[in-house]
Amino acid sequence: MTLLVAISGWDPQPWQEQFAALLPDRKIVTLDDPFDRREVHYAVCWKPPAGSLAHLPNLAALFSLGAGVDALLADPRLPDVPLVRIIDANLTARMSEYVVLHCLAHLRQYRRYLDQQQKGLWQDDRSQPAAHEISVGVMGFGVMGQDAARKLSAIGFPVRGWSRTPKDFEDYEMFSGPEGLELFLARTDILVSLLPLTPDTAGLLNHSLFSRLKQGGKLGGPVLIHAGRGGVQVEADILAALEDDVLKAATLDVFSAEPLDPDSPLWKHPSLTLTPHNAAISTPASIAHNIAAQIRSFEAGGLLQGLVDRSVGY
Ligand code: NDP
Ligand code: OXD
Repeated sequence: MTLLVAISGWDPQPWQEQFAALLPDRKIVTLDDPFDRREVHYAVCWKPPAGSLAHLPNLAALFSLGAGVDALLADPRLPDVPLVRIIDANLTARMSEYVVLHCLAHLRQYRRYLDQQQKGLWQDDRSQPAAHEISVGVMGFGVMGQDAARKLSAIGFPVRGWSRTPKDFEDYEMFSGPEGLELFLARTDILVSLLPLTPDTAGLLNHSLFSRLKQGGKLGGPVLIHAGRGGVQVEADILAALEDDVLKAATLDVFSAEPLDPDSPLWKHPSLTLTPHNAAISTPASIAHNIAAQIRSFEAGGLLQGLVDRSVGY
């Protein structure tokens, strides 16, 4: 029985080593190794080349090494077997660190004081609002959105959430679907997007949406923090919204084309903070462990956790 490590853009070797240690009774191969396609029962994937997973006649399940499966679902030759996305405590905790860090950086005007330090300027206009005065709206209230919400709430931010299907939480005001979007936006000072890229979310973070965010809040304008997927945002609209004061500032971890073009105007914009798609990184140690346990449980008749619903794209 073979497990295929089908990865591009990351080094497959640490993954191959981890799976070999955790599943010593299987053959673990990468796309570069010679292997018998009929022997492959499982594939673990991150952006595999299109078509590379076709013709695996005995494939039982596919595991994504990331939480987002948009790149996999874009392959028209993806085999029609159960597709499992990763749900991992470490990955989730790393995303919450990122969200909390950047909400606090905007709240406490981190870039302004860094700039003042570089200029040797001692200047304080007493304009620091407190967390309880700034409402954070989390778009995408799934595994990561809910964990980030808990941690933001603990700091004192009032948190609101927006999801596709209706949800009820005692601690957060919740909104769902297109019908819930207007009120959600109108009550949001800091918009955090942790949405997956699907046909419904592509291009959603655009100028029209930004213009419906709460105006006149204590940050001096709405702020965007986006760590979902680049295809959800319209980058020209982010720049335009910053230029005409529809947005005050933004933090972006994901981009429509990655790596970001060295000539992109996003790099040098003074109101933008950019990171290289590393808000939460999949590490072989914890994720391979998680997938190996799922394979063992599946083979013992258990249910797979984190099954993707292909009809909605996540
Ligand atoms: P989940 O599937 O647990 O959550 C997705 C959330 O988005 C759900 O609340 C879902 O609603 C909501 N959603 C989906 N479509 C819509 C829609 N059309 N309208 C409103 N809400 C919608 O995913 P995770 O929280 O685990 O991960 C979220 C995303 O984060 C991943 O898909 C990936 O793209 C990104 N990511 C980025 C990383 C990075 O380093 N930048 C690292 C890891 C993940 P509902 O609850 O109703 O289903
Ligand atoms: C993911 C990612 O989807 O790292 O897990 O972007």
